Amino acid sequence: MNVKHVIKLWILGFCGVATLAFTPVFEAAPALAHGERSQEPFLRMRTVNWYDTEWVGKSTAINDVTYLRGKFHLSEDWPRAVVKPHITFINVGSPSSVFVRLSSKVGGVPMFVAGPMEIGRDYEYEVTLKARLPGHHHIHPMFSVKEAGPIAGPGGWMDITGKHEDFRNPIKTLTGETFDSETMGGVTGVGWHFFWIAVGFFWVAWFMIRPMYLVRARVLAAYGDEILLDPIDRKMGIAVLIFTMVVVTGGYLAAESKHPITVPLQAGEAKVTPLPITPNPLAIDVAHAEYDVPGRALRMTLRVSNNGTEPTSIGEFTTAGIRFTNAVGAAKMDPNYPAELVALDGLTMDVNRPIEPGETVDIHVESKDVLWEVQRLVDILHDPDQRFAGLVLSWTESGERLINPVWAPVLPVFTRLAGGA
Ligand SMILES: [Cu+2]
Repeated sequence: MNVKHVIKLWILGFCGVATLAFTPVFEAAPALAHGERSQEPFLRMRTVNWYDTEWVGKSTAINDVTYLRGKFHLSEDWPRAVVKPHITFINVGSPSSVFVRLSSKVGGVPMFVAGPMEIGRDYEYEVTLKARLPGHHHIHPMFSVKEAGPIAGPGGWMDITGKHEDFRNPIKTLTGETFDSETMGGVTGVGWHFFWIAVGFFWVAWFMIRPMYLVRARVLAAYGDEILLDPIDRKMGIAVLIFTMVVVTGGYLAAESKHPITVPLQAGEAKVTPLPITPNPLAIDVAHAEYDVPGRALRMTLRVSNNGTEPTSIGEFTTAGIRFTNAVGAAKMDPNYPAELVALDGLTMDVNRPIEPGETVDIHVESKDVLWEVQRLVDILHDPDQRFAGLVLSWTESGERLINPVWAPVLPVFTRLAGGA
């Protein structure tokens, strides 16, 4: 008896320690980056081609509302290895919940549920954010695809000033009540967790000591399970079953009487419309593409036909949120775009004049910068599917922007070719 008593005390102590061990540990250190560069380059280059990303409000006070908005093109070169965007969602990649996402809209449609998007089309999104945790935060638009996971877009810094203690998120329900979503139901939620953890520990502990695992295993192996169950165990099992059902039913009825009017969680499908297809008089085909490993440059031979009426100049090549520009593109660059994602003068061409109407010309375009290495995009060369995709941006003489998606296999080159730029 005495030994059994000691074992019981030991078990109780063990349960106590285990409870402490499972207590959530709150991490207070701010995260500086969150591994966006480790996402495979084929995912970043060949799924979502982001453009016009805007981190509105570089600095926002606690409780104030700001926006993350932009556009994206779903690449025609969507990798075979990635699930097609049949169920998608626009989210925000941030170091913990520094903002509260009040809404995500794609083409003006609220995305409170996910929905399909079409490969080859462009979409416009806007995420409304309410500042919650002060600090200097790296914020990314994020495209989530069911069964493929989240695909991070370019990251920009957004500051939040003030004190977290001042944060309030009042919500008015359809029945006219107002509550703060920061604190609403918090005690009830945590309370239920601890209640069921305690019941679980009791259940495990009960069978742990009647008898202990090792003894039990040997008895089970030698004589089967019937001998291990004494009538008290059966009674305890029935008692716990009844107790659980009473608690669940009571909890449900209590919640139902407190909040009689509820709306079920929405589980339909958002129907979003892509941006209209605008006629693009410029046709661009990639005739050849290679990546110069020592030179850190992607070289493309583009066959460009201008079927329009205005001379048109290529100004930018963008992929994975990284932008390579020449003088034409640099002049159109949004000054708020994160400088660490821009290779100004990173785009060079052997034809540096506008392409005239009716003209078809082969242009050797080189996008060269250490960003290929820094952003780990060069890793495409280690893929069994060595391909790239991105957008070529050009401007007509009257200032209209034309966007051409491009994609092609990439040949790695380890030596500089004679005459290469
Ligand atoms: Cu980041």
